[in-house]
Amino acid sequence: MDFAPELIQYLWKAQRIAVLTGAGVSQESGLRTFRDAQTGLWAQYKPTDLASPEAFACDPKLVWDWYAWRREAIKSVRPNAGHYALHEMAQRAPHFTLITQNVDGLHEFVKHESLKTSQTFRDYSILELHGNIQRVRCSECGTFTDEWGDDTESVPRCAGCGGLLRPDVVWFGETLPRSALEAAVESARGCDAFFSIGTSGVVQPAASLGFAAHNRGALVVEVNMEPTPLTPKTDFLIQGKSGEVLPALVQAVWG
Ligand code: BV8
Ligand code: ZN
Repeated sequence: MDFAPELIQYLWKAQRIAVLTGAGVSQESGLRTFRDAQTGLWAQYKPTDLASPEAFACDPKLVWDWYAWRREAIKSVRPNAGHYALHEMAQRAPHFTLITQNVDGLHEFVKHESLKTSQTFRDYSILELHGNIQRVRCSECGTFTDEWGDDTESVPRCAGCGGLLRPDVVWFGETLPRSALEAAVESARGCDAFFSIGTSGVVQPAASLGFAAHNRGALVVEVNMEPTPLTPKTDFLIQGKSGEVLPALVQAVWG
Protein backbone atom coordinates (compact mmCIF):
# COMPACT_ATOMS: atom_id res chain seq x y z
CA MET A 1 0.00 0.00 0.00
CA ASP A 2 1.57 3.35 -1.06
CA PHE A 3 1.14 6.68 0.67
CA ALA A 4 1.93 10.17 -0.59
CA PRO A 5 5.51 11.06 0.39
CA GLU A 6 4.32 14.44 1.71
CA LEU A 7 1.90 12.62 4.05
CA ILE A 8 4.66 10.36 5.35
CA GLN A 9 7.03 13.31 5.82
CA TYR A 10 4.39 15.40 7.58
CA LEU A 11 3.40 12.63 10.01
CA TRP A 12 7.04 11.84 10.76
CA LYS A 13 7.56 15.46 11.83
CA ALA A 14 4.18 15.88 13.56
CA GLN A 15 4.49 16.65 17.26
CA ARG A 16 0.82 16.35 18.26
CA ILE A 17 -1.51 13.77 16.70
CA ALA A 18 -5.22 13.42 17.58
CA VAL A 19 -7.30 10.48 16.37
CA LEU A 20 -11.10 10.06 16.35
CA THR A 21 -12.38 6.51 15.89
CA GLY A 22 -15.85 5.15 15.20
CA ALA A 23 -17.53 1.78 14.86
CA GLY A 24 -15.69 1.05 11.60
CA VAL A 25 -12.46 0.45 13.57
CA SER A 26 -14.16 -2.38 15.50
CA GLN A 27 -15.87 -3.80 12.42
CA GLU A 28 -12.87 -6.02 11.58
CA SER A 29 -13.05 -7.47 15.06
CA GLY A 30 -16.45 -8.77 14.05
CA LEU A 31 -18.56 -6.10 15.78
CA ARG A 32 -21.35 -4.68 13.66
CA THR A 33 -21.05 -0.96 12.98
CA PHE A 34 -23.70 1.32 14.39
CA ARG A 35 -25.44 1.63 11.06
CA ASP A 36 -25.08 -1.98 9.95
CA ALA A 37 -28.37 -3.77 9.95
CA GLN A 38 -28.90 -5.52 13.26
CA THR A 39 -29.40 -9.25 13.22
CA GLY A 40 -31.55 -11.86 14.85
CA LEU A 41 -34.07 -10.75 17.40
CA TRP A 42 -32.66 -7.20 17.22
CA ALA A 43 -33.18 -6.90 13.44
CA GLN A 44 -36.53 -5.19 14.02
CA TYR A 45 -34.96 -2.31 15.95
CA LYS A 46 -32.84 0.66 14.82
CA PRO A 47 -29.94 1.31 17.25
CA THR A 48 -30.84 4.99 17.41
CA ASP A 49 -34.29 3.96 18.66
CA LEU A 50 -32.87 1.78 21.44
CA ALA A 51 -29.95 4.01 22.53
CA SER A 52 -32.09 6.68 24.18
CA PRO A 53 -33.50 7.58 27.62
CA GLU A 54 -37.00 7.47 26.11
CA ALA A 55 -36.54 3.85 25.00
CA PHE A 56 -35.20 2.93 28.45
CA ALA A 57 -38.08 4.70 30.20
CA CYS A 58 -40.58 3.02 27.91
CA ASP A 59 -39.16 -0.51 28.04
CA PRO A 60 -36.14 -0.81 30.36
CA LYS A 61 -35.98 -4.59 29.97
CA LEU A 62 -35.74 -4.40 26.16
CA VAL A 63 -32.92 -1.84 26.34
CA TRP A 64 -31.10 -3.67 29.17
CA ASP A 65 -31.27 -6.96 27.20
CA TRP A 66 -29.94 -5.25 24.04
CA TYR A 67 -26.87 -4.04 25.96
CA ALA A 68 -26.47 -7.43 27.66
CA TRP A 69 -26.45 -9.03 24.18
CA ARG A 70 -23.86 -6.51 22.96
CA ARG A 71 -21.68 -7.01 26.08
CA GLU A 72 -21.69 -10.75 25.39
CA ALA A 73 -20.77 -10.14 21.73
CA ILE A 74 -17.82 -7.95 22.81
CA LYS A 75 -16.57 -10.62 25.26
CA SER A 76 -16.01 -12.95 22.30
CA VAL A 77 -14.03 -10.52 20.09
CA ARG A 78 -10.41 -9.39 20.09
CA PRO A 79 -8.89 -6.08 19.02
CA ASN A 80 -7.76 -6.09 15.38
CA ALA A 81 -4.63 -4.85 13.58
CA GLY A 82 -6.15 -1.36 13.36
CA HIS A 83 -6.39 -1.09 17.17
CA TYR A 84 -2.78 -2.25 17.53
CA ALA A 85 -1.54 0.14 14.82
CA LEU A 86 -3.11 3.09 16.68
CA HIS A 87 -1.41 1.95 19.88
CA GLU A 88 1.90 1.81 17.99
CA MET A 89 1.29 5.32 16.66
CA ALA A 90 0.71 6.44 20.26
CA GLN A 91 4.10 4.99 21.19
CA ARG A 92 5.89 6.82 18.34
CA ALA A 93 4.26 10.27 18.12
CA PRO A 94 5.58 12.75 20.71
CA HIS A 95 2.03 13.69 21.81
CA PHE A 96 -0.97 11.47 21.00
CA THR A 97 -4.66 11.59 21.98
CA LEU A 98 -7.11 8.83 21.09
CA ILE A 99 -10.74 10.01 21.01
CA THR A 100 -13.29 7.27 20.50
CA GLN A 101 -17.04 7.13 19.93
CA ASN A 102 -16.91 3.39 20.46
CA VAL A 103 -18.26 1.95 23.69
CA ASP A 104 -16.66 -1.51 23.26
CA GLY A 105 -13.52 -0.71 25.26
CA LEU A 106 -11.20 -2.33 22.68
CA HIS A 107 -8.75 0.61 22.59
CA GLU A 108 -8.45 0.44 26.41
CA PHE A 109 -7.95 -3.33 26.18
CA VAL A 110 -4.94 -2.91 23.85
CA LYS A 111 -3.43 -0.17 26.01
CA HIS A 112 -3.73 -2.18 29.24
CA GLU A 113 -2.43 -5.33 27.55
CA SER A 114 0.69 -3.39 26.48
CA LEU A 115 1.05 -1.79 29.91
CA LYS A 116 1.44 -5.30 31.34
CA THR A 117 3.77 -6.65 28.67
CA SER A 118 5.84 -3.80 27.23
CA GLN A 119 9.07 -2.46 28.76
CA THR A 120 8.88 0.75 26.74
CA PHE A 121 5.17 1.54 27.25
CA ARG A 122 4.38 5.23 26.81
CA ASP A 123 1.03 6.32 28.27
CA TYR A 124 -1.57 8.28 26.29
CA SER A 125 -5.14 9.48 26.77
CA ILE A 126 -8.09 7.51 25.52
CA LEU A 127 -11.19 9.73 25.62
CA GLU A 128 -14.38 7.64 25.60
CA LEU A 129 -16.84 10.27 24.36
CA HIS A 130 -19.85 7.95 24.48
CA GLY A 131 -18.95 5.93 27.60
CA ASN A 132 -18.20 2.24 27.92
CA ILE A 133 -20.70 -0.59 27.64
CA GLN A 134 -18.76 -2.73 30.11
CA ARG A 135 -19.50 -0.23 32.90
CA VAL A 136 -22.94 -0.30 34.56
CA ARG A 137 -24.39 2.39 36.81
CA CYS A 138 -27.60 3.15 38.69
CA SER A 139 -30.01 5.27 36.62
CA GLU A 140 -31.08 7.05 39.83
CA CYS A 141 -28.08 7.62 42.12
CA GLY A 142 -25.32 7.04 39.53
CA THR A 143 -23.46 4.48 41.65
CA PHE A 144 -21.31 2.18 39.52
CA THR A 145 -21.46 -1.55 40.04
CA ASP A 146 -19.82 -4.51 38.39
CA GLU A 147 -22.06 -7.20 39.72
CA TRP A 148 -25.80 -7.62 39.47
CA GLY A 149 -28.17 -10.58 39.77
CA ASP A 150 -28.56 -12.93 36.85
CA ASP A 151 -32.33 -12.75 37.07
CA THR A 152 -33.32 -12.61 33.42
CA GLU A 153 -36.90 -11.66 34.18
CA SER A 154 -36.31 -8.08 35.21
CA VAL A 155 -33.76 -5.27 34.95
CA PRO A 156 -31.34 -5.50 37.91
CA ARG A 157 -31.63 -2.77 40.52
CA CYS A 158 -29.14 -0.71 42.48
CA ALA A 159 -28.17 -2.28 45.82
CA GLY A 160 -28.10 1.16 47.38
CA CYS A 161 -31.27 2.90 46.27
CA GLY A 162 -33.21 0.32 44.27
CA GLY A 163 -32.95 2.34 41.06
CA LEU A 164 -32.80 0.54 37.72
CA LEU A 165 -29.28 -0.24 36.52
CA ARG A 166 -28.23 1.02 33.05
CA PRO A 167 -25.14 0.85 30.84
CA ASP A 168 -22.66 3.71 31.35
CA VAL A 169 -23.01 4.93 27.77
CA VAL A 170 -24.23 8.27 26.38
CA TRP A 171 -27.65 7.88 24.79
CA PHE A 172 -29.01 10.14 22.03
CA GLY A 173 -30.27 13.31 23.66
CA GLU A 174 -27.87 12.91 26.61
CA THR A 175 -24.86 15.18 27.05
CA LEU A 176 -21.36 13.78 26.68
CA PRO A 177 -19.04 13.55 29.70
CA ARG A 178 -17.81 17.14 30.04
CA SER A 179 -14.16 16.43 30.81
CA ALA A 180 -13.79 13.95 27.93
CA LEU A 181 -15.45 16.32 25.46
CA GLU A 182 -13.41 19.33 26.60
CA ALA A 183 -10.17 17.34 26.33
CA ALA A 184 -11.22 16.09 22.87
CA VAL A 185 -11.95 19.62 21.61
CA GLU A 186 -8.65 20.88 23.02
CA SER A 187 -6.66 18.08 21.35
CA ALA A 188 -8.47 18.59 18.01
CA ARG A 189 -7.73 22.31 18.12
CA GLY A 190 -4.13 21.90 19.18
CA CYS A 191 -2.95 19.04 16.99
CA ASP A 192 -0.69 19.08 13.92
CA ALA A 193 -2.45 16.06 12.42
CA PHE A 194 -6.03 14.81 12.97
CA PHE A 195 -7.23 11.36 11.90
CA SER A 196 -10.91 10.49 11.47
CA ILE A 197 -11.12 6.70 11.25
CA GLY A 198 -14.06 4.35 10.72
CA THR A 199 -16.79 6.87 11.39
CA SER A 200 -19.64 8.08 9.18
CA GLY A 201 -19.30 11.50 10.77
CA VAL A 202 -23.02 11.84 11.48
CA VAL A 203 -23.25 11.85 15.26
CA GLN A 204 -22.68 15.20 16.97
CA PRO A 205 -20.77 16.66 18.71
CA ALA A 206 -18.05 14.04 17.92
CA ALA A 207 -18.39 14.71 14.19
CA SER A 208 -17.46 18.38 14.69
CA LEU A 209 -13.94 17.57 15.93
CA GLY A 210 -12.47 17.04 12.45
CA PHE A 211 -13.80 20.45 11.34
CA ALA A 212 -12.30 22.06 14.46
CA ALA A 213 -8.90 20.55 13.62
CA HIS A 214 -9.16 21.68 9.99
CA ASN A 215 -10.13 25.21 11.01
CA ARG A 216 -7.00 25.41 13.19
CA GLY A 217 -4.79 24.41 10.26
CA ALA A 218 -4.17 20.77 11.18
CA LEU A 219 -3.55 18.21 8.46
CA VAL A 220 -6.73 16.07 8.36
CA VAL A 221 -6.54 12.41 7.28
CA GLU A 222 -9.66 10.29 6.90
CA VAL A 223 -9.47 6.50 6.83
CA ASN A 224 -12.88 5.12 5.96
CA MET A 225 -14.69 2.79 3.57
CA GLU A 226 -16.68 5.69 2.14
CA PRO A 227 -16.59 9.49 1.94
CA THR A 228 -18.31 11.38 4.78
CA PRO A 229 -19.41 15.00 5.47
CA LEU A 230 -15.84 15.64 6.68
CA THR A 231 -14.21 14.46 3.43
CA PRO A 232 -14.30 17.87 1.67
CA LYS A 233 -12.23 19.29 4.55
CA THR A 234 -9.65 16.50 4.59
CA ASP A 235 -6.17 16.64 3.09
CA PHE A 236 -6.18 12.88 2.49
CA LEU A 237 -9.07 10.41 2.24
CA ILE A 238 -7.64 6.89 2.33
CA GLN A 239 -10.51 4.62 1.35
CA GLY A 240 -9.98 1.18 2.78
CA LYS A 241 -10.21 -1.01 5.84
CA SER A 242 -8.62 0.53 8.93
CA GLY A 243 -7.19 -2.88 9.87
CA GLU A 244 -5.21 -2.85 6.61
CA VAL A 245 -4.50 0.87 6.08
CA LEU A 246 -3.30 1.74 9.60
CA PRO A 247 -0.60 -0.92 10.00
CA ALA A 248 0.75 -0.04 6.53
CA LEU A 249 0.73 3.71 7.31
CA VAL A 250 2.45 3.28 10.68
CA GLN A 251 5.08 1.11 8.99
CA ALA A 252 5.58 3.66 6.20
CA VAL A 253 6.00 6.60 8.60
CA TRP A 254 7.72 5.13 11.64
CA GLY A 255 9.29 2.07 10.04
C1 BV8 B 1 -25.91 15.61 22.52
C2 BV8 B 1 -23.49 5.15 22.69
C3 BV8 B 1 -26.52 17.60 23.62
C4 BV8 B 1 -24.73 4.35 22.79
C5 BV8 B 1 -23.80 6.68 20.80
C6 BV8 B 1 -32.11 16.03 17.37
C7 BV8 B 1 -32.58 15.74 18.64
C8 BV8 B 1 -31.72 15.41 19.69
C9 BV8 B 1 -30.37 15.34 19.44
C10 BV8 B 1 -29.93 15.61 18.18
C11 BV8 B 1 -30.75 15.96 17.13
N1 BV8 B 1 -29.99 16.16 16.02
C12 BV8 B 1 -28.71 15.97 16.33
C13 BV8 B 1 -28.67 15.64 17.62
C14 BV8 B 1 -27.54 15.35 18.35
C15 BV8 B 1 -27.42 13.82 18.41
C16 BV8 B 1 -27.04 13.31 17.03
O1 BV8 B 1 -25.93 13.54 16.62
N2 BV8 B 1 -27.96 12.62 16.33
C17 BV8 B 1 -27.61 12.11 15.01
C18 BV8 B 1 -28.27 10.77 14.79
C19 BV8 B 1 -28.03 13.17 13.98
N3 BV8 B 1 -26.37 13.64 19.34
C20 BV8 B 1 -26.67 13.44 20.63
O2 BV8 B 1 -27.78 13.28 21.07
C21 BV8 B 1 -25.46 13.46 21.54
N4 BV8 B 1 -25.74 14.28 22.68
O3 BV8 B 1 -25.89 16.15 21.46
O4 BV8 B 1 -26.14 16.25 23.72
C22 BV8 B 1 -27.99 17.56 23.41
C23 BV8 B 1 -28.78 17.18 24.47
C24 BV8 B 1 -30.16 17.20 24.27
C25 BV8 B 1 -30.73 17.56 23.04
C26 BV8 B 1 -29.89 17.93 21.96
C27 BV8 B 1 -28.51 17.93 22.15
C28 BV8 B 1 -25.19 12.04 22.04
C29 BV8 B 1 -24.66 11.21 20.89
C30 BV8 B 1 -24.12 9.89 21.45
C31 BV8 B 1 -25.05 8.76 21.09
N5 BV8 B 1 -24.47 7.49 21.54
N6 BV8 B 1 -23.27 5.54 21.29
C32 BV8 B 1 -24.58 3.00 22.15
O5 BV8 B 1 -23.55 2.73 21.50
O6 BV8 B 1 -25.53 2.21 22.29
S1 BV8 B 1 -23.53 7.09 19.21
C33 BV8 B 1 -23.14 5.73 18.26
O7 BV8 B 1 -22.93 6.24 16.96
C34 BV8 B 1 -21.87 4.98 18.59
O8 BV8 B 1 -21.10 5.54 19.61
C35 BV8 B 1 -21.09 5.09 17.26
O9 BV8 B 1 -19.74 5.02 17.41
C36 BV8 B 1 -21.54 6.45 16.89
C37 BV8 B 1 -21.24 7.03 15.58
O10 BV8 B 1 -21.42 6.07 14.60
P1 BV8 B 1 -20.08 5.61 13.84
O11 BV8 B 1 -19.08 5.24 14.87
O12 BV8 B 1 -19.72 6.66 12.86
O13 BV8 B 1 -20.55 4.30 13.16
P2 BV8 B 1 -21.33 4.19 11.78
O14 BV8 B 1 -21.87 2.82 11.72
O15 BV8 B 1 -22.24 5.37 11.63
O16 BV8 B 1 -20.19 4.38 10.68
C38 BV8 B 1 -19.17 3.44 10.56
C39 BV8 B 1 -18.27 3.96 9.45
O17 BV8 B 1 -17.15 3.09 9.36
C40 BV8 B 1 -18.94 3.95 8.09
O18 BV8 B 1 -18.70 5.20 7.46
C41 BV8 B 1 -18.27 2.81 7.34
O19 BV8 B 1 -18.09 3.11 5.97
C42 BV8 B 1 -16.95 2.74 8.01
N7 BV8 B 1 -16.36 1.40 8.08
C43 BV8 B 1 -16.99 0.21 8.23
N8 BV8 B 1 -16.07 -0.78 8.31
C44 BV8 B 1 -14.86 -0.19 8.22
C45 BV8 B 1 -15.03 1.19 8.06
N9 BV8 B 1 -14.00 2.04 7.94
C46 BV8 B 1 -12.76 1.52 7.96
N10 BV8 B 1 -12.51 0.20 8.12
C47 BV8 B 1 -13.53 -0.68 8.23
N11 BV8 B 1 -13.27 -1.99 8.38
ZN1 ZN C 1 -28.87 3.80 43.07
